[in-house]
Amino acid sequence: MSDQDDSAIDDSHQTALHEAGRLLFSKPWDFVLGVAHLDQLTDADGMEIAFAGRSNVGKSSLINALVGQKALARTSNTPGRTQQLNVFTTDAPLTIVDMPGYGYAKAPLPTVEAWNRLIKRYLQGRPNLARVFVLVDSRHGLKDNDKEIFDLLDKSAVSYQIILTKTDKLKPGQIEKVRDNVLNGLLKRPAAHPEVLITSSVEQSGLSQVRAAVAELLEQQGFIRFE
Ligand SMILES: Nc1nc2c(ncn2[C@@H]2O[C@H](COP(=O)(O)OP(=O)(O)O)[C@@H](O)[C@H]2O)c(=O)[nH]1
Ligand SMILES: [Mg+2]
Repeated sequence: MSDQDDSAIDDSHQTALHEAGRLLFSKPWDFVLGVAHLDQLTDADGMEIAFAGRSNVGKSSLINALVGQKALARTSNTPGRTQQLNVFTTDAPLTIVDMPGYGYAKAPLPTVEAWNRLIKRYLQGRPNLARVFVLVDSRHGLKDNDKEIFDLLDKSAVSYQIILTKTDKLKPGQIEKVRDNVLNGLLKRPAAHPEVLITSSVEQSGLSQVRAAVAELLEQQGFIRFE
């Protein structure tokens, strides 16, 4: 087969993934429950993905932008308010979990400890968890508590991928620098997916790439197939 044929197949596969991702996220998504204790969480039907990140990183905004629903995940200007795992489903073999934000400076120690316990147990006990998307504010880059969650994910052998948020706040040229810095920080991390996604919920950019990444995971897990 010629190189040209190969790249035509790659292109049509990419197009199929983007279309599958678009359809998946345009379904009516519902909030099912919020749990503060893991035993309240039932086993996921199909595949599960989770979104994690420091509080105020833009997690709720991104989830809302991905599904095109303004208030699915509550956005809030008050950091540290979401202290539970919030679970979203639709009529597809995919569950989305919004993890509680970390690194809120004013959070009391018992809250931080409860968070750590919940997250550790969640990450170690979810066989259907295909990937954790860790959101990083493109203006701030990687922080120590991002690295702590990477350590935990590496130790738990849970695949994770970085999504840069709020890139509308950066000047042209800065985004690539931040992305390369982040990629450098991931080099020796076995569970890190070596591709960084670049998004802005305000500009609605990069959303299609995130949706396609999720569709690709569903394909890898055998939940969707392309002819
Ligand atoms: N400029 C900009 N601001 C954003 C973006 N996404 C979220 N924000 C703002 O960042 C703040 C925190 O967002 P939120 O989604 O609640 O963050 P969460 O705590 O991670 O869920 C809010 O004031 C949002 O309006 C973005 O893409 N661009
Ligand atoms: Mg939130």
